[in-house]
Amino acid sequence: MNLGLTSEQEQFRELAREWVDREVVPHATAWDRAEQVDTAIVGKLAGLGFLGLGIDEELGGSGGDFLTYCLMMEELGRGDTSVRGIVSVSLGLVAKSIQAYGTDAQKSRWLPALTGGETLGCFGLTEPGTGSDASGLTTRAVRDGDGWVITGEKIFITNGTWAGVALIFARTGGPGPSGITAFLINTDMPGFIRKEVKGKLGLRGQATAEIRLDAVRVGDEDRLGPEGSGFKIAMAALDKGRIAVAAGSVGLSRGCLEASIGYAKERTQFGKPIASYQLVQEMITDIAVETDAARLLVWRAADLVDRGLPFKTEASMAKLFATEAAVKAANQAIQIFGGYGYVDEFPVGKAMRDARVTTLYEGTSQIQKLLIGRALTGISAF
Ligand code: COS
Repeated sequence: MNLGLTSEQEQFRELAREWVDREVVPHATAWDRAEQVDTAIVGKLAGLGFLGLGIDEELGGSGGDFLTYCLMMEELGRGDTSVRGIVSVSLGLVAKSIQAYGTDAQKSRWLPALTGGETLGCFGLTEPGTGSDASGLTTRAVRDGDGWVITGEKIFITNGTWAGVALIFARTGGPGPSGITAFLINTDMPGFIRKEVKGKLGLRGQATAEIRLDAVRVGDEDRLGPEGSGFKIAMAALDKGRIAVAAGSVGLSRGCLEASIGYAKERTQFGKPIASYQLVQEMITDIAVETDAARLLVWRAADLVDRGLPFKTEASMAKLFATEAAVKAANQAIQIFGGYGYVDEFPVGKAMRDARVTTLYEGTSQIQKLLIGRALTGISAF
């Protein structure tokens, strides 16, 4: 594994860092309080090519390897987990699945709009009754003439109320993973009903929705991939998605580290900056070491992706470690900030609330442990 970045990757990282400092960081608290990021951010992200990273240029994308995508995720994650999530779902889970499995017609219908920021995508896997047990989903797609009629419910869907296209997983066959098929649904279709989930602990800037599909009619040309291949499409998207969540969590931890160092050097107690106390330095050091360790796990997984080698277990390791580290980092940052960490004038309280979801979505920490355990022992424990 080559630990160095190319000069293009360095330049990209610098560009992303400056942009996030200018366009995201100054607004993150206000967006959190308003429970909505300014939707103008979507056009700005597209203008920089951030919604097309990894998508072929002829389809409106900006190319680039997976490590570069992870650098973007880290920088966006440092700025605001809600903004990072908008990109990782629309681009990472939806646009990239269309690029990988779509017909030419599906690619030309959706990819330029997604990469150009004219619309967003959402990923409809989770249902009220099935989270970790994703292959038990009950949304049904029934053949009707030359198309399909889809009925069911989805929940906790990032971008759900903003998306123009929904990648929906529905049961077309018998029970279990082989009975699931993926569909690309225009969210303007009659029967596609969505409602924003309010009152979230964190991720407040992001539009998270519950979706009801009330006999939504789609054509067979809206099916993504062969019948029965939906579960594999979902899992393959999540394999890479988990690396992206890990990279975003590294950014969140780094934000906590930078804020903690700055605050500890300014804040005086007992006549000295609190940074001069050993117990405070210990907390700062713990955050720094875990942030760097998490980044190395992310880069290892990304490097495997870029070299076309198997990477699923390494993706789970990166996701498990980086997200748990982000929760710890935010918690320690609050400890360093003391009472000021508990109010939202300072960024670390929000970091704690935002970090908390990362060990839940795109596969809980427990699911990652079971996947790693299965890969190591050859025995499935779920
Ligand atoms: N890539 C491609 N195919 C995959 C795959 C992957 N990463 N993981 C599994 N598959 C395939 C398997 O090869 C198997 O196919 P065959 O029967 O042809 O061999 C099929 O899918 C079923 O696999 P498996 O037996 O592992 O499925 P399970 O139902 O046991 O589920 C877990 C596995 C629990 C790991 C899966 O449901 C999961 O990841 N759950 C978490 C869901 C999640 O992350 N939700 C978040 C949603 S987005 S916020």
